[in-house]
Amino acid sequence: MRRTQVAIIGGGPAGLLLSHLLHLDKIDSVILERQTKAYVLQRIRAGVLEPGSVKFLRDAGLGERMDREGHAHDGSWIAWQDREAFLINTKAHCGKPMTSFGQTAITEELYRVRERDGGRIVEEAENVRLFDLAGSAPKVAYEKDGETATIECDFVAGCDGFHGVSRRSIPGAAIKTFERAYPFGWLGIMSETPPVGEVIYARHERGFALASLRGPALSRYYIQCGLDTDIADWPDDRFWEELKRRFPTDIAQRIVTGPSIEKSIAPLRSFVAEPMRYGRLFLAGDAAHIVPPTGAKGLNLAISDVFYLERALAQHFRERDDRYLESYSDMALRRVWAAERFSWQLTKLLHVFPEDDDFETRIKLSEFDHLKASRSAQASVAEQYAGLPFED
Ligand code: RFL
Ligand code: PHB
Repeated sequence: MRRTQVAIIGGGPAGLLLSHLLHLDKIDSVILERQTKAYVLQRIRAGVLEPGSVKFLRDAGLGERMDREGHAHDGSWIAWQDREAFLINTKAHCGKPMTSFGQTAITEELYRVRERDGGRIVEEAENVRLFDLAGSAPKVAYEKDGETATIECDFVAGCDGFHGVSRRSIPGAAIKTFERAYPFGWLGIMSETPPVGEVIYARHERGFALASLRGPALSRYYIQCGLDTDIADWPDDRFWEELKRRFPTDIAQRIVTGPSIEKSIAPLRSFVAEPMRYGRLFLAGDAAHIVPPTGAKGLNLAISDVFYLERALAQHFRERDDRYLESYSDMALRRVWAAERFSWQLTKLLHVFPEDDDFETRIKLSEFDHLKASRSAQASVAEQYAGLPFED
């Protein structure tokens, strides 16, 4: 049987970042990841980082590529059918820009530094099971190449995303979940074409659309779609045509089309599990909470969870003090709920719901007009978009 201080389930951004930070604090960890590294790196997900996430990643020695390839921008635009778009200027209201930098690049960087520093990552770890979480010596078992292995540890970090095993290992009576499923998803494409250059959220009677980017020659676009959408029904030409219809003409004219290099559908969901701890198991990132991608909070929350959790584990091992471990769930959840509320509000405003009647549509238009005209309303959205500071 092997031993480590922290067994980390899941090698996505949360698990990899936690392992890297623990290493900087001389704390040993092992990551168990169900997929291969190649699989993890081909998933295309988040694209926008809050200023606090950027600073934290920089402080953790992960800033070089981000500062070279990331695209700082003043905020995001809100566009509306037959109206002129406006900018939610995070830089003006909060003093700091937002940064476009893909989750894929962050994950590549995390793999690079973990491999450079001799980090232990078990790929294709199957059938991970967690034992004795309520006691002082938890264990983690898994299968690899047909053999069963067990790891003894001091703590388990559940960083295995929404569908992972960690949250499901908590007895039902010890956890409460909150959930909202939305009656639509996002159909997204990546294309090697010059982007419009800004992040633009658009509402149209045909549905929501989003223009984003990963680099000067790499564009990312999304459109709201039904949950029964079949990708096979969406060849590139149809996607581009639908996308352009949903943006005001001046923006649509700036969209450069080309072949897609990736196309996928993600359903939208809000979900929170409380508390984010059971005995010696601590949940972080999507394992504990999901936000709809409107507002770009998911990865940023995974990063702030890891900040709180790593600080707590370091305090435990270095100072034999568990105060941060005791307050981890409450602290993390304050940020989580703020992001849940923001993402839910923005999702409601910008998407077309099947139940939206004329009254609801007018109310949404009025909200857009108010947001566009009111400096204080914009300041409030900017503050939430930029994200709460990490708590001391
Ligand atoms: P991940 O990335 O899901 O990683 C979890 C890892 O755990 C592994 N795993 C297991 N390993 C071992 N045993 C098991 N039983 C396991 N079960 C699962 C998985 O293979 C995986 O490698 O969770 P993590 O690390 O918490 O990271 C969270 C982020 O990935 C997520 O919040 C964001 O991608 C959300 N998100 C966005 N967030 C932002 O902050 N800004 C954005 O602009 C943004 N855009 C998005 C998004 C998510 C999207 N999708 C597809 C859901 C756009 C989209 C379309
Ligand atoms: C992205 O670039 O993938 C992206 C940007 C903003 C969002 C969600 C996703 O709200």
